[in-house]
Amino acid sequence: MDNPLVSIVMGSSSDWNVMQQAARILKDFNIPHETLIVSAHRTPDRMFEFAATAIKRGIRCIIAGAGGAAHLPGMIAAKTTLPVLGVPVTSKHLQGVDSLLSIVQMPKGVPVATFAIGEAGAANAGLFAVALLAIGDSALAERLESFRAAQADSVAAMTLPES
Ligand code: RP5
Repeated sequence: MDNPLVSIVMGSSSDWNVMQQAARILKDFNIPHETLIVSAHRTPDRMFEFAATAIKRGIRCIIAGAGGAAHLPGMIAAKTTLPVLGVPVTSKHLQGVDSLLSIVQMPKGVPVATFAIGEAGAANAGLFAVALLAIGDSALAERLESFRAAQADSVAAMTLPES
C-alpha cells in the first residue's frame, strides 16, 4: 500500500495466522498499512533499519508480533519513539505465555503496549491503532463508534439453545 500509516511486523511467516487479524481490522477501516517480516534475532540489521526509519517514512504506529523469546516489539521500541503495540503470538511449547512475558516486562522508560495472546490480541492491536489514528480524524472516530454499535447489536441479538 502507498504511504502506509501503520506497520504490522512479525518475526516469521508462521506468525501470519495470528497477525492477519490486525491486518483485517486495518483493511476494514481503510487504513493504509504494510505487513513485513522482521526478526529481532534472525535479521537484527533489518529490524534496526526498519525501526530507525519508520518515523521518517510517515508511519504513525507499529504493531509488532512475535512468539517465544519475543524481543521484536521491545527492540523496535528501543529504536523509535513511535507507539509500539506488542502482540504475543501463541507458541508451540508454552502456548504464548513465554511471548507475553517477553513483551510485557519492559524496563521503565521504553514502553510497549502489550495485548492478549493470539488472535484476540492481534485484532485488538488493530483496533487500538484505529483508535490512535482516530484522535486526529473525526470521520475515522465516527466509523469506530459505528463498529462498536454494530458489535453491541450483534451481542444483543445472540440467543442460547433451549435447556
Ligand atoms: C519467533 O520465533 C517468531 O516470531 C515466531 O513466532 C517463532 C517461530 O518462528 P519460526 O521457527 O516458525 O520461523 O521469532
